[in-house]
Amino acid sequence: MSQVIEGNLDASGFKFVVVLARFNGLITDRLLTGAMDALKRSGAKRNNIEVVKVPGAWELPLAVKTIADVKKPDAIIVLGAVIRGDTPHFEHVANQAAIGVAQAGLASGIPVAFGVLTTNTMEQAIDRSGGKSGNKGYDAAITAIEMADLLRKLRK
Ligand code: INI
Repeated sequence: MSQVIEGNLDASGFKFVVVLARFNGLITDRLLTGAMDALKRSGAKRNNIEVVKVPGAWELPLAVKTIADVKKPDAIIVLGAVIRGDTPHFEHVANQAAIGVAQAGLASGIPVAFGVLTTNTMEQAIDRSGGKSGNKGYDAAITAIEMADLLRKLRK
């Protein structure tokens, strides 16, 4: 019989930091609502949740790196919304956010859940932040809880 190790969804024993990009705040506020809902429903204590805000998705990687180094939470939930415009700026911001957050997370050993939307339209972003396609902030927080528990088990 093989042993299966996986994380549970009990958040009560963990500290979380949510890092939120304010750009497209109509969307990122909805992602934050979803993430907080998931954390609270899963038993996270109010005092164990911190929210850190940065101007835009470009700024997320450095914030994640610094939070991981200084605050050392059990998991970090990254929220942002990059919505395509008429210029290549979108590509730079979306790529930097994805690659930089992944690098910062891996280097730290702390689970980082990626709840940054990259969409072609505002409508698609609304759909994914509490509209007909769910709430990616909620999903990212659930992933963060599971990974925090998994990492604790693997390190025992
Ligand atoms: N930041 C976002 O979070 N989403 C976007 O869609 C976006 N666009 O498209 O410009 C965006 N730009 C700002 C960027 O993240 C930085 O804050 C800015 O470049 C200053 O460093």
